[in-house]
Amino acid sequence: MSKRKTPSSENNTNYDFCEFLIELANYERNVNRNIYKYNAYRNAANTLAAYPTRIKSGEEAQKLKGIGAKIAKKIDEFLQTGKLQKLEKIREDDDSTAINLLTRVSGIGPAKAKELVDANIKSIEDLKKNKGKLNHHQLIGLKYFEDFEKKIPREEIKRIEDFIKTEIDELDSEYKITVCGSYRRGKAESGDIDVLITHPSYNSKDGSKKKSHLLKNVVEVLKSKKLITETISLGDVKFMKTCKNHSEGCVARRLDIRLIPQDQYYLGILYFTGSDLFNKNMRAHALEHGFTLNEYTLRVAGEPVKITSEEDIFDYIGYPYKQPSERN
Ligand code: 8DG
Ligand code: CA
Ligand code: CA
Repeated sequence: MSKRKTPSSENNTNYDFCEFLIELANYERNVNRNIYKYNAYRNAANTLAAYPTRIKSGEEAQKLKGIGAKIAKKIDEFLQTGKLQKLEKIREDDDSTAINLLTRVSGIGPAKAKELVDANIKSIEDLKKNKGKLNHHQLIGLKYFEDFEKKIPREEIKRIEDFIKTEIDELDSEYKITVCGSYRRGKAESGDIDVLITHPSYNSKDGSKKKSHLLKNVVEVLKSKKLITETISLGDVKFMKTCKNHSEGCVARRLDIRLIPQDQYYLGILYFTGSDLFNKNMRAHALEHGFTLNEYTLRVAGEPVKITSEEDIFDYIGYPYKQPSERN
């Protein structure tokens, strides 16, 4: 999974508030491992990012959903002094800074980062001297640390999409392939490439044996064509590759390929298109109307509903259909 991201500065007049809220959110997740506070800060940031006018006081902000007295106070402090004491302290704390840095390595989560920092491993250089403490995924994350921090331009993803579709079609024209994530939402650049594939011979009721060969065959082809150069994990239908970026030479990119059973394909597409927050809101709406919605099923009264398109899902739960580009 890529690290959750900041609301962008495009059309956001409250961008500076969002920035400090996200920094606080990341601190809560990475250093304190407090997901509750992490979500609270993120929700506040998302609310402010969507708010059309510039916030002028904490009091004004507190009227909005997800912003309580504590965050309102921080907004006032920021408006008055241009900074936050709490953040200044966090930034001065070496261990917090180190934990935040290490969690930027793909495969290193907050708990692992803490463990490393406790062992006095606090920088990328330190990691390179302590490879024995890292697993396969983390080693790849370290090897490509700089590359993985670079965003992938839309045109590059488009080229990779065409390439993958052509190669897989040659392998077996019955595969269906959709590139989801921020790319499907129309973003100009993405953190990674999220590819969903399905095949008519694979249903959720089937065992996992069939699944593994359907995915393996795809990976083998993409490996032989040098698109995939390294694999993080195969068992977990999740791995990565590197590819050539023609303009900049060779940059490693993360590629998530997931094989989804045919009967769950549209639920998978909906989920992996996101955004994260859009999914959360849609799931909450589903729950309020007696449905359970996740990446695998839509159920009403415990019974799965048959889905044949993305629109079906919106229809069933009575949620207004949104184009992928409207799900940001
Ligand atoms: P990016 O890669 O450009 O940074 O953005 P993204 O494509 O939106 O994010 P992603 O991390 O690649 O995840 C793809 C989609 O998966 C995301 O848009 C929505 C869905 N998703 C959730 N929750 C989570 C989560 O906690 N982790 C991950 N990896 N994906 C999630 O709804
Ligand atoms: Ca993505
Ligand atoms: Ca991803």
